[in-house]
Amino acid sequence: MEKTLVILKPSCVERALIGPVITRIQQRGIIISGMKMMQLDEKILREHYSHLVDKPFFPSLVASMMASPVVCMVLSGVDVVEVFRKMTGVTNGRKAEPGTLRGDFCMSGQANIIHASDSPENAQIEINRFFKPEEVFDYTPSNINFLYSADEIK
Ligand code: IDP
Ligand code: MG
Repeated sequence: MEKTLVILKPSCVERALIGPVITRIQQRGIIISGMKMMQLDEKILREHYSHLVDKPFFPSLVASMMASPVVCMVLSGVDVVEVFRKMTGVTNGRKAEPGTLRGDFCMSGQANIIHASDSPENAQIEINRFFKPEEVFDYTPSNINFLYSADEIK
């Protein structure tokens, strides 16, 4: 089953929004396959945000991502990368649609509570960056036949 890498950022952790975000993930029927708290450092953030290192806001982005521990998650589901990016909403929380996580829970373009992988290829790279293989659990939840029809997961 497809997997995506999600980070609940310091703006989520410090605002006590871990619970509400996880509730929305579970309400949607997305499977949590890995979850842990981490203190990120500059090295991993330079890799993770390598597409942004030349931006003027990069130092402030790195500082914001190190401001507290984060919660890293591996989520599983059919087409979960696309589904979860839609649930996340656009980058700037002020422009994110109501009903999305950013659109419901934040007002910032930087402190936007959540990271979500943007393609299946990047998801695999990002999962390997933040998780050891033994920290990702490929179990089948007992309610799987109520989450999907058989032909969707064959
Ligand atoms: P994404 O998180 O929606 O995929 P990216 O463009 O990959 O957006 O940017 C990564 C993160 O960098 C954003 O989530 C946000 O925290 C921060 N960021 C992006 N653009 C800006 C900006 O213009 N100002 C400040 N921070 C930004
Ligand atoms: Mg991105």
